[in-house]
Amino acid sequence: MNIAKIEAIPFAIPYRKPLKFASGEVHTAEHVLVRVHTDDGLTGMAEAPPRPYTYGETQESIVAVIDKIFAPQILGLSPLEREVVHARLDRTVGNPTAKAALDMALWDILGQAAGVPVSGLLGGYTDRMRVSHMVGFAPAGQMVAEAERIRDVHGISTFKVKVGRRPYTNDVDACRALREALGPQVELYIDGNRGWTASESARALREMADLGLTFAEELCPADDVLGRRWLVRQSPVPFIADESATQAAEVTRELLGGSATAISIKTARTGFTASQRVLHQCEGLGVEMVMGNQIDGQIGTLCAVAFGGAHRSTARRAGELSNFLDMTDDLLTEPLSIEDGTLRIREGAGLGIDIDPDKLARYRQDA
Ligand code: MUC
Ligand code: MG
Repeated sequence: MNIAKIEAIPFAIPYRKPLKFASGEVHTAEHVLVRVHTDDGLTGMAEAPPRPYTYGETQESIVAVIDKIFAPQILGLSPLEREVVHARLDRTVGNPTAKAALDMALWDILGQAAGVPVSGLLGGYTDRMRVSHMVGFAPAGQMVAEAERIRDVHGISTFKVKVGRRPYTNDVDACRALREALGPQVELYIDGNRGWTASESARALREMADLGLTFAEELCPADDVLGRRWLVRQSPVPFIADESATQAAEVTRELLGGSATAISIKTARTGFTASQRVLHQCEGLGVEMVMGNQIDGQIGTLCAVAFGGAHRSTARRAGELSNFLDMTDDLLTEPLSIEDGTLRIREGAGLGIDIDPDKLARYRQDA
Protein backbone atom coordinates (compact mmCIF):
# COMPACT_ATOMS: atom_id res chain seq x y z
CA MET A 1 0.00 0.00 0.00
CA ASN A 2 1.86 3.05 -1.29
CA ILE A 3 0.89 6.62 -2.12
CA ALA A 4 0.29 6.65 -5.87
CA LYS A 5 -1.34 10.01 -6.59
CA ILE A 6 -2.21 13.22 -4.75
CA GLU A 7 -4.84 15.74 -5.87
CA ALA A 8 -5.24 19.28 -4.55
CA ILE A 9 -8.58 20.53 -5.87
CA PRO A 10 -9.58 24.17 -5.24
CA PHE A 11 -13.29 24.75 -4.70
CA ALA A 12 -15.45 27.69 -3.69
CA ILE A 13 -18.79 27.67 -1.86
CA PRO A 14 -20.38 30.98 -0.75
CA TYR A 15 -21.49 31.70 2.79
CA ARG A 16 -25.07 32.72 3.53
CA LYS A 17 -23.64 35.56 5.58
CA PRO A 18 -20.02 36.52 6.11
CA LEU A 19 -18.23 35.64 9.35
CA LYS A 20 -16.41 38.76 10.61
CA PHE A 21 -13.77 38.90 13.33
CA ALA A 22 -10.90 41.14 14.36
CA SER A 23 -8.26 39.68 12.02
CA GLY A 24 -10.42 39.24 8.90
CA GLU A 25 -13.69 38.08 7.38
CA VAL A 26 -14.87 35.16 5.29
CA HIS A 27 -17.50 35.48 2.54
CA THR A 28 -16.79 32.34 0.51
CA ALA A 29 -15.24 29.05 1.56
CA GLU A 30 -12.38 28.96 -0.96
CA HIS A 31 -10.87 25.71 0.28
CA VAL A 32 -8.75 22.93 -1.19
CA LEU A 33 -9.94 19.32 -1.25
CA VAL A 34 -6.93 17.05 -0.77
CA ARG A 35 -7.22 13.48 -2.05
CA VAL A 36 -4.47 10.93 -1.53
CA HIS A 37 -4.78 7.74 -3.61
CA THR A 38 -2.92 4.49 -2.94
CA ASP A 39 -1.81 1.94 -5.49
CA ASP A 40 -4.30 -0.56 -4.05
CA GLY A 41 -7.32 1.63 -4.67
CA LEU A 42 -7.90 3.50 -1.39
CA THR A 43 -8.52 7.26 -1.30
CA GLY A 44 -8.01 9.36 1.82
CA MET A 45 -9.47 12.87 2.00
CA ALA A 46 -9.36 16.09 3.98
CA GLU A 47 -9.73 19.81 3.27
CA ALA A 48 -7.30 22.69 3.68
CA PRO A 49 -8.79 26.12 4.46
CA PRO A 50 -6.57 29.04 3.38
CA ARG A 51 -6.41 31.68 6.12
CA PRO A 52 -3.92 34.31 4.93
CA TYR A 53 -4.52 36.49 8.01
CA THR A 54 -3.53 33.62 10.29
CA TYR A 55 -1.02 31.42 8.44
CA GLY A 56 -0.15 33.31 5.25
CA GLU A 57 -1.52 30.50 3.04
CA THR A 58 -3.79 31.16 0.07
CA GLN A 59 -5.83 28.73 -2.01
CA GLU A 60 -3.26 29.05 -4.81
CA SER A 61 -0.31 28.56 -2.44
CA ILE A 62 -1.85 25.41 -0.96
CA VAL A 63 -2.42 23.88 -4.40
CA ALA A 64 1.09 24.88 -5.51
CA VAL A 65 2.93 23.60 -2.44
CA ILE A 66 1.11 20.26 -2.61
CA ASP A 67 1.52 19.80 -6.37
CA LYS A 68 5.07 21.08 -6.70
CA ILE A 69 6.79 20.26 -3.39
CA PHE A 70 4.86 17.88 -1.12
CA ALA A 71 3.48 15.36 -3.64
CA PRO A 72 6.87 14.67 -5.25
CA GLN A 73 8.40 14.23 -1.77
CA ILE A 74 5.93 11.63 -0.53
CA LEU A 75 4.75 9.71 -3.61
CA GLY A 76 5.76 6.06 -3.26
CA LEU A 77 5.83 6.11 0.56
CA SER A 78 3.47 3.93 2.57
CA PRO A 79 0.79 5.72 4.65
CA LEU A 80 2.29 3.74 7.56
CA GLU A 81 5.51 5.74 7.21
CA ARG A 82 3.96 8.90 8.66
CA GLU A 83 7.17 9.89 10.44
CA VAL A 84 8.99 9.78 7.11
CA VAL A 85 6.18 11.74 5.48
CA HIS A 86 6.39 14.44 8.15
CA ALA A 87 10.17 14.57 8.06
CA ARG A 88 9.91 15.33 4.35
CA LEU A 89 7.03 17.81 4.64
CA ASP A 90 8.83 19.62 7.47
CA ARG A 91 11.76 20.43 5.17
CA THR A 92 9.43 23.22 4.06
CA VAL A 93 8.55 25.73 6.78
CA GLY A 94 4.99 26.99 7.27
CA ASN A 95 2.08 25.78 5.11
CA PRO A 96 0.27 24.27 8.09
CA THR A 97 -3.14 23.57 6.56
CA ALA A 98 -1.61 21.94 3.46
CA LYS A 99 0.48 19.63 5.68
CA ALA A 100 -2.46 18.95 8.02
CA ALA A 101 -4.78 17.95 5.17
CA LEU A 102 -2.20 15.48 3.85
CA ASP A 103 -1.74 14.05 7.35
CA MET A 104 -5.48 13.57 7.89
CA ALA A 105 -5.95 12.04 4.43
CA LEU A 106 -3.25 9.47 5.34
CA TRP A 107 -5.05 8.64 8.60
CA ASP A 108 -8.25 8.26 6.56
CA ILE A 109 -6.44 5.68 4.41
CA LEU A 110 -5.14 3.84 7.50
CA GLY A 111 -8.67 3.66 8.94
CA GLN A 112 -10.06 2.36 5.65
CA ALA A 113 -7.26 -0.21 5.32
CA ALA A 114 -7.89 -1.47 8.86
CA GLY A 115 -11.68 -1.31 8.43
CA VAL A 116 -12.10 0.92 11.51
CA PRO A 117 -13.04 4.56 12.15
CA VAL A 118 -10.09 6.96 12.47
CA SER A 119 -11.56 8.14 15.76
CA GLY A 120 -11.07 4.60 17.09
CA LEU A 121 -7.46 4.55 15.92
CA LEU A 122 -6.83 7.88 17.62
CA GLY A 123 -8.34 6.99 20.97
CA GLY A 124 -12.02 6.01 20.65
CA TYR A 125 -13.20 7.89 23.73
CA THR A 126 -16.75 8.77 22.60
CA ASP A 127 -18.93 8.94 19.49
CA ARG A 128 -19.99 12.60 19.73
CA MET A 129 -19.11 16.07 20.95
CA ARG A 130 -21.10 18.94 22.33
CA VAL A 131 -20.92 21.88 19.95
CA SER A 132 -19.88 25.46 20.60
CA HIS A 133 -21.06 28.10 18.09
CA MET A 134 -18.97 31.10 17.07
CA VAL A 135 -20.84 34.43 16.95
CA GLY A 136 -19.14 36.90 14.58
CA PHE A 137 -19.19 40.69 14.54
CA ALA A 138 -22.56 42.36 14.00
CA PRO A 139 -24.65 44.90 15.91
CA ALA A 140 -25.43 43.47 19.37
CA GLY A 141 -29.10 42.82 18.52
CA GLN A 142 -28.16 40.70 15.51
CA MET A 143 -25.59 38.73 17.53
CA VAL A 144 -28.27 37.95 20.11
CA ALA A 145 -30.78 36.95 17.40
CA GLU A 146 -28.22 34.60 15.83
CA ALA A 147 -27.33 32.95 19.12
CA GLU A 148 -31.02 32.48 19.94
CA ARG A 149 -31.69 30.95 16.52
CA ILE A 150 -28.74 28.57 16.85
CA ARG A 151 -29.88 27.59 20.36
CA ASP A 152 -33.48 27.05 19.25
CA VAL A 153 -32.74 25.18 16.00
CA HIS A 154 -29.68 23.14 17.02
CA GLY A 155 -29.89 22.99 20.81
CA ILE A 156 -26.45 24.59 21.19
CA SER A 157 -25.77 26.16 24.58
CA THR A 158 -22.10 27.19 24.31
CA PHE A 159 -21.11 30.30 22.37
CA LYS A 160 -17.75 31.82 21.51
CA VAL A 161 -18.22 35.54 20.98
CA LYS A 162 -15.87 37.38 18.65
CA VAL A 163 -14.48 40.53 20.26
CA GLY A 164 -11.59 42.86 19.46
CA ARG A 165 -13.49 45.82 17.94
CA ARG A 166 -12.89 49.44 18.86
CA PRO A 167 -14.07 50.96 21.05
CA TYR A 168 -13.88 47.79 23.18
CA THR A 169 -17.10 48.84 24.92
CA ASN A 170 -19.06 47.75 21.78
CA ASP A 171 -18.03 44.18 22.52
CA VAL A 172 -18.61 44.50 26.24
CA ASP A 173 -22.15 45.66 25.43
CA ALA A 174 -22.66 42.79 22.95
CA CYS A 175 -21.49 40.20 25.52
CA ARG A 176 -23.75 41.70 28.16
CA ALA A 177 -26.72 41.62 25.75
CA LEU A 178 -25.96 37.94 24.98
CA ARG A 179 -25.77 37.01 28.66
CA GLU A 180 -29.01 38.85 29.43
CA ALA A 181 -30.87 37.27 26.51
CA LEU A 182 -29.50 33.72 26.88
CA GLY A 183 -29.53 33.46 30.67
CA PRO A 184 -27.04 32.12 33.20
CA GLN A 185 -27.01 28.47 32.01
CA VAL A 186 -25.47 29.20 28.63
CA GLU A 187 -21.68 29.08 28.41
CA LEU A 188 -19.99 32.16 26.92
CA TYR A 189 -16.34 32.81 26.11
CA ILE A 190 -14.60 35.42 24.00
CA ASP A 191 -12.00 35.49 21.20
CA GLY A 192 -10.27 38.76 20.27
CA ASN A 193 -8.10 37.55 17.35
CA ARG A 194 -5.42 40.00 18.60
CA GLY A 195 -7.68 43.00 18.03
CA TRP A 196 -7.11 44.82 21.31
CA THR A 197 -4.07 46.08 23.13
CA ALA A 198 -3.22 44.50 26.47
CA SER A 199 -4.68 47.47 28.35
CA GLU A 200 -7.92 47.47 26.33
CA SER A 201 -8.21 43.74 26.99
CA ALA A 202 -7.68 44.22 30.73
CA ARG A 203 -10.34 46.90 30.91
CA ALA A 204 -12.76 44.79 28.89
CA LEU A 205 -12.19 41.77 31.15
CA ARG A 206 -12.77 43.91 34.24
CA GLU A 207 -15.99 45.34 32.80
CA MET A 208 -17.21 41.82 31.94
CA ALA A 209 -16.26 40.35 35.32
CA ASP A 210 -19.92 39.75 36.22
CA LEU A 211 -20.77 37.94 32.94
CA GLY A 212 -19.45 34.54 33.97
CA LEU A 213 -17.18 34.04 30.94
CA THR A 214 -15.42 30.66 30.76
CA PHE A 215 -12.34 31.57 28.70
CA ALA A 216 -10.66 34.49 26.93
CA GLU A 217 -8.77 33.78 23.67
CA GLU A 218 -6.05 35.82 21.89
CA LEU A 219 -7.38 39.17 23.11
CA CYS A 220 -4.11 40.94 22.26
CA PRO A 221 -1.09 39.89 20.16
CA ALA A 222 1.32 37.38 21.71
CA ASP A 223 4.07 39.40 19.98
CA ASP A 224 3.37 42.20 22.48
CA VAL A 225 5.31 39.91 24.76
CA LEU A 226 5.38 41.72 28.09
CA GLY A 227 1.93 43.28 27.68
CA ARG A 228 0.46 39.88 26.96
CA ARG A 229 2.11 38.28 30.00
CA TRP A 230 0.87 41.16 32.15
CA LEU A 231 -2.66 40.57 30.83
CA VAL A 232 -2.61 36.79 31.25
CA ARG A 233 -1.40 37.12 34.86
CA GLN A 234 -4.49 39.13 35.77
CA SER A 235 -7.04 37.27 33.61
CA PRO A 236 -9.81 35.87 35.81
CA VAL A 237 -10.31 32.94 33.38
CA PRO A 238 -7.96 30.63 31.46
CA PHE A 239 -6.43 32.51 28.53
CA ILE A 240 -6.44 30.46 25.32
CA ALA A 241 -3.64 30.63 22.77
CA ASP A 242 -4.99 29.95 19.27
CA GLU A 243 -3.07 31.53 16.37
CA SER A 244 -0.06 32.20 18.63
CA ALA A 245 0.38 28.47 19.31
CA THR A 246 -0.04 26.66 16.01
CA GLN A 247 2.53 23.92 16.64
CA ALA A 248 4.01 22.06 19.60
CA ALA A 249 7.03 24.35 20.02
CA GLU A 250 4.86 27.46 20.05
CA VAL A 251 2.57 25.80 22.59
CA THR A 252 5.59 25.28 24.86
CA ARG A 253 6.78 28.85 24.33
CA GLU A 254 3.40 30.47 25.02
CA LEU A 255 2.61 28.34 28.08
CA LEU A 256 6.03 28.47 29.72
CA GLY A 257 6.42 32.14 28.86
CA GLY A 258 3.19 32.95 30.68
CA SER A 259 1.40 34.20 27.54
CA ALA A 260 -1.37 31.58 27.69
CA THR A 261 -2.94 29.18 30.16
CA ALA A 262 -5.07 27.08 27.75
CA ILE A 263 -4.70 25.90 24.16
CA SER A 264 -6.96 25.74 21.09
CA ILE A 265 -6.36 22.59 19.04
CA LYS A 266 -7.29 22.90 15.37
CA THR A 267 -6.98 19.79 13.25
CA ALA A 268 -7.07 22.06 10.18
CA ARG A 269 -3.55 23.24 11.07
CA THR A 270 -2.01 20.35 13.02
CA GLY A 271 -3.80 17.41 11.43
CA PHE A 272 -4.12 14.37 13.68
CA THR A 273 -0.45 13.55 14.20
CA ALA A 274 0.71 16.95 15.47
CA SER A 275 -2.62 17.61 17.23
CA GLN A 276 -1.96 14.50 19.32
CA ARG A 277 1.46 15.85 20.23
CA VAL A 278 -0.09 19.13 21.36
CA LEU A 279 -2.82 17.27 23.25
CA HIS A 280 -0.35 15.06 25.11
CA GLN A 281 1.81 18.06 25.87
CA CYS A 282 -1.19 19.92 27.37
CA GLU A 283 -2.30 16.86 29.32
CA GLY A 284 1.20 16.49 30.74
CA LEU A 285 1.24 20.11 31.80
CA GLY A 286 -2.31 20.11 33.15
CA VAL A 287 -3.56 22.70 30.67
CA GLU A 288 -7.13 22.83 29.35
CA MET A 289 -7.84 22.47 25.64
CA VAL A 290 -10.64 23.55 23.34
CA MET A 291 -11.27 22.04 19.92
CA GLY A 292 -11.13 25.14 17.71
CA ASN A 293 -12.54 25.78 14.25
CA GLN A 294 -10.54 27.14 11.33
CA ILE A 295 -13.88 28.13 9.75
CA ASP A 296 -13.98 24.60 8.43
CA GLY A 297 -16.42 23.18 5.94
CA GLN A 298 -18.14 19.87 6.63
CA ILE A 299 -15.09 17.79 5.69
CA GLY A 300 -12.88 19.75 8.09
CA THR A 301 -15.58 19.53 10.75
CA LEU A 302 -15.75 15.74 10.39
CA CYS A 303 -12.00 15.67 10.97
CA ALA A 304 -12.23 17.93 14.03
CA VAL A 305 -15.01 15.92 15.67
CA ALA A 306 -13.23 12.62 14.92
CA PHE A 307 -10.19 13.92 16.80
CA GLY A 308 -12.03 15.78 19.56
CA GLY A 309 -14.28 12.84 20.36
CA ALA A 310 -11.36 10.41 20.31
CA HIS A 311 -9.75 11.85 23.45
CA ARG A 312 -11.08 12.33 26.96
CA SER A 313 -9.49 15.74 27.45
CA THR A 314 -10.88 17.24 24.23
CA ALA A 315 -14.31 15.59 24.48
CA ARG A 316 -14.83 17.08 27.93
CA ARG A 317 -16.01 20.44 26.71
CA ALA A 318 -17.92 21.72 23.69
CA GLY A 319 -15.92 21.84 20.45
CA GLU A 320 -16.21 24.61 17.86
CA LEU A 321 -17.89 22.54 15.16
CA SER A 322 -20.66 24.67 13.68
CA ASN A 323 -19.13 27.18 11.25
CA PHE A 324 -20.31 25.04 8.32
CA LEU A 325 -23.90 25.97 9.19
CA ASP A 326 -23.35 29.34 7.51
CA MET A 327 -22.31 27.81 4.16
CA THR A 328 -24.88 27.66 1.36
CA ASP A 329 -23.85 24.10 0.45
CA ASP A 330 -21.01 21.58 0.88
CA LEU A 331 -19.42 18.59 -0.82
CA LEU A 332 -20.61 15.67 1.32
CA THR A 333 -23.17 13.22 -0.07
CA GLU A 334 -24.77 13.05 3.37
CA PRO A 335 -24.61 16.48 5.06
CA LEU A 336 -23.67 16.84 8.73
CA SER A 337 -26.37 17.79 11.17
CA ILE A 338 -26.16 19.12 14.71
CA GLU A 339 -28.96 17.90 16.94
CA ASP A 340 -29.54 18.56 20.64
CA GLY A 341 -26.34 20.58 20.61
CA THR A 342 -24.19 17.61 19.64
CA LEU A 343 -22.40 16.39 16.53
CA ARG A 344 -21.74 12.69 16.02
CA ILE A 345 -18.60 11.17 14.62
CA ARG A 346 -19.24 9.31 11.34
CA GLU A 347 -19.37 5.55 11.67
CA GLY A 348 -17.62 3.28 9.22
CA ALA A 349 -14.04 2.85 8.12
CA GLY A 350 -11.75 5.87 7.90
CA LEU A 351 -13.21 9.34 8.34
CA GLY A 352 -16.49 8.59 6.58
CA ILE A 353 -16.02 11.33 3.98
CA ASP A 354 -18.13 10.61 0.91
CA ILE A 355 -18.01 13.34 -1.75
CA ASP A 356 -21.00 14.07 -3.97
CA PRO A 357 -19.50 14.08 -7.50
CA ASP A 358 -22.10 16.54 -8.86
CA LYS A 359 -21.37 19.01 -6.08
CA LEU A 360 -17.64 18.71 -6.58
CA ALA A 361 -18.13 19.30 -10.33
CA ARG A 362 -20.24 22.37 -9.57
CA TYR A 363 -17.90 23.99 -7.05
CA ARG A 364 -14.41 23.00 -8.19
CA GLN A 365 -12.47 25.83 -9.73
CA ASP A 366 -9.87 23.98 -11.77
CA ALA A 367 -12.19 22.26 -14.26
C1 MUC B 1 -10.79 31.53 15.65
O1 MUC B 1 -10.90 30.79 16.62
O2 MUC B 1 -10.02 32.47 15.73
C2 MUC B 1 -10.81 33.10 12.86
C3 MUC B 1 -9.53 33.37 12.53
C4 MUC B 1 -8.82 32.17 12.68
O3 MUC B 1 -7.62 31.96 12.49
O4 MUC B 1 -9.65 31.17 13.05
C5 MUC B 1 -10.96 31.67 13.14
C6 MUC B 1 -11.61 31.29 14.41
MG1 MG C 1 -9.39 31.98 17.83
